[in-house]
Amino acid sequence: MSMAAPAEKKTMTATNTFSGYITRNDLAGHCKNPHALAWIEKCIDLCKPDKLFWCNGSAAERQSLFEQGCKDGTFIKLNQQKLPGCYFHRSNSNDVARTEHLTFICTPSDDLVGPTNNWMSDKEAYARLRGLYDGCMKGRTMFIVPFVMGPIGSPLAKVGIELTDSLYVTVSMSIMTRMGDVAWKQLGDDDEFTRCLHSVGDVNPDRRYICHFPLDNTIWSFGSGYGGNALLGKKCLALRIASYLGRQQGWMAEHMLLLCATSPKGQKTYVAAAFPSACGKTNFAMLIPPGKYADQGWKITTLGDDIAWMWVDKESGRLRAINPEAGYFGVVPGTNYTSNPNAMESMKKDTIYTNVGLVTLPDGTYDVWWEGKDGEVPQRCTDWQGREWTPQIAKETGAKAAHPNSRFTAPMANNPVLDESADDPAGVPVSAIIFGGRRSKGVPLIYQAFNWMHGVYLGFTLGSETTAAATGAVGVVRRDPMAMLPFIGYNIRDYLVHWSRMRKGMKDCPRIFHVNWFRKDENGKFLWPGFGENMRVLKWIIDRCHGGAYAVETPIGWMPRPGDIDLEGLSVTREQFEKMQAVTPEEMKAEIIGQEELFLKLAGDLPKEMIFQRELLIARL
Ligand code: SAT
Ligand code: MN
Repeated sequence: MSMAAPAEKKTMTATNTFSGYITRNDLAGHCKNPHALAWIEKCIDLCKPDKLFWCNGSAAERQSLFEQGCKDGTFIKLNQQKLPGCYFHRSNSNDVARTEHLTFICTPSDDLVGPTNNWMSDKEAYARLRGLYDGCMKGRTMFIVPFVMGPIGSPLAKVGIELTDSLYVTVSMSIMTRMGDVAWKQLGDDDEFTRCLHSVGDVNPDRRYICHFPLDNTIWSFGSGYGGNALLGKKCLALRIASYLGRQQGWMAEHMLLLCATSPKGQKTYVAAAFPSACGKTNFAMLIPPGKYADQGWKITTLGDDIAWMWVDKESGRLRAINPEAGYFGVVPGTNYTSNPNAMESMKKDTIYTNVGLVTLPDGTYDVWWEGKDGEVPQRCTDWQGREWTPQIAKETGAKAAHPNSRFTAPMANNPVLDESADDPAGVPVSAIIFGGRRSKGVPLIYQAFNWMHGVYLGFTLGSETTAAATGAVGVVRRDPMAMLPFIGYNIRDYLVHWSRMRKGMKDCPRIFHVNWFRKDENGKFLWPGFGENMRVLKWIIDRCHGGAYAVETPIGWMPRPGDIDLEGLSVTREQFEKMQAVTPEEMKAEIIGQEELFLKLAGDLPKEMIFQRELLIARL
């Protein structure tokens, strides 16, 4: 795929500026793309909505939808002096997170989806869901939501159309994607768009299905209104469907943040990083360089906090990336002016708060609160389930005001450190890829892979300890290849081969690193201060990319010596740093044995490169 030139092959269809309710008879007048029109008609016949709402993506439309949502109970308006343009939403209490066990890849044969996905035959899935969709929008409105993933005009940008009966989903899509008329322009007369059909149904977990049909570029989601299950542009399209398309078309869709580090001399280095959930991806994407670095003139700017689409630029032979999203869907609890000031700034206006605590102010208007917010703990509030919450109740019952997975939905334009290239169709050149997990023992703070293939192995064997945020045992290492385990939309074998093959087109490939901010000492205390201080590690990574930092060869990869990472101004001694970096033969052995389960799970679906890398590692030890 060649770069820069925006796709000019498309025929422009008429610009649509209409927003609002339309009749079935009006539909053809609005929808000029014959493929989209035919598909929308079919979905209307199936779902039988009472009304149709045509979205154009304007600010006025979003405002009118918020107002409508305040009337029908979808939203509660927050105090507009404190939080202009901000609204509160409470989901059904059975519908607060992605449901991986109800998420399916639907194809004719299960070999296409491999051992890491739930498979359903496409025929069966269509039949089962058709039964659920039949008449599901009677008495409801079907919102017609066209959207683009990626900067408009980018060769990688993809169009989707979501038909949904959820006003919350419609407004959220207008924040998270480039939604509205722009999508029709990007699509032209093409048939190439993702067909996204969504209904909240009766929000019954027994009738909840998140089905992907990669061969048909189609997503059918039923029974959930939650983010990753219902905002179909995000995990469903931009990761599962896109990873499949990327393999066909020679590019990659990855669960990665994207940031730019600008040196005091103005040199820009773009970094992509994959961390499993609860490892601080959003915090790292919005990192604030600590005192000394800020004084010297270092700047970190954000391109994305969750997803990166990457391709090899033919001319330069370099890997380039865009963030397909236009907003942040971030975890709220624990976010404050210490942990992530830029996220706090991002959610000050035009933001939806979902499932946080709701505080009634003396004048009768509302504010939001969550565990870990700056300032005073309120005397009382309404919790995410609408029940009374007080510090006393919390003490007695452990009840949380905000659900641990409560979220803010904010436009990326709100981010004070949004990178100037965030909207650039040409994307940015990636110099470093970082993999990282939460590991209390045995994994160093930082090391560099010997080469691309070794880096693929580090990504493949990525592991992270479970936290209280997820169900199940805490502190168990869960393997999460490339942090993509729930998001690879096809056979992981082919996914790993695709990673290897991507190297071929590159003249100069990104350096690959592994980080662990979470190593602990024998008393259970974190060894590394983390947050902004991660800048010191990032600086070494950047210097390595530009040939400017020293490293020693060790059995597991290239490592900085204590003097190679700037520790000045930290309470970390050189001796402690050495401890953070050291891996004993016993620890290495435990790690290799710990990877065994992954290898066994994928036995028969493993590319030989991964087996060789493992053998080489053992040989080096
Ligand atoms: O709901 S999302 O998938 O968008 C967020 C998450 O669970 O990681
Ligand atoms: Mn994510």
